Amino acid sequence: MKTEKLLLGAVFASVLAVASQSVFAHGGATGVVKERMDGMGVMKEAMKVLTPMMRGQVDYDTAVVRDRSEDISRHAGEALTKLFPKGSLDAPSEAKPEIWQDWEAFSTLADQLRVMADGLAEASENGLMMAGEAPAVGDMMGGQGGSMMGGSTIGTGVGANMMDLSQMPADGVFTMMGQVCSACHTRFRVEK
Ligand code: HEC
Ligand SMILES: [Cu+2]
Repeated sequence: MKTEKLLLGAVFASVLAVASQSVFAHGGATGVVKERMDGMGVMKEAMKVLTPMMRGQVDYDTAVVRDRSEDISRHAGEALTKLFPKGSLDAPSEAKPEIWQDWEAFSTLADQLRVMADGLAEASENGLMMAGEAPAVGDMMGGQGGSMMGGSTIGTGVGANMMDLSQMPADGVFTMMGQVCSACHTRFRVEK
């Protein structure tokens, strides 16, 4: 049928359009620059899914929160820093040379992001702090109710006042995680 052919053509054209769009979005990045842009893109996608959930604009889903946090974790820490070999600033990279002048700070932020993402995966079952009702019954596996804030242990732990992220409301951990993204971009990415 003629209409089917037309339809197929339209689908094919839009597939091409999407493909060329994403090439264009990276301005022809190649190699390690493209690799890290892709990794950042995965994290951006995760944030796009998580943000409305953390604001209570869409239904909270523990499994989605856990999966997307794991996506971020997989692209953080050493997985992130290894995609920034010294001096890799080929166009159209927006990375700043300061990365290698202050590698310590850069890699600390990358590690912090991983800690936050892992923490969010663990905190996914806690739901939102401001939720009008408790997390869905199915999310409270084994009926482990009780306080979300882990009592008075915050800030009193041995060592460097480590917060127990797994005991915090998910949106609290999410906010802190987002701050790590911003902190690193402010310092180490060229502003457009
Ligand atoms: C340790 C530092 C660091 C952290 C943490 C970090 N980023 Fe980035 N990000 C960068 C740098 C540097 C660039 C620029 C890379 C380039 O253009 O070569 C970048 C670029 C990006 C881009 C643009 C990618 C493109 O296609 O040009 C997005 C989107 C992004 N980051 C999202 C995120 C999100 C979301 C998070 C947190 C979940 C995050 N980033 C955490 C350093 C970081
Ligand atoms: Cu890009």
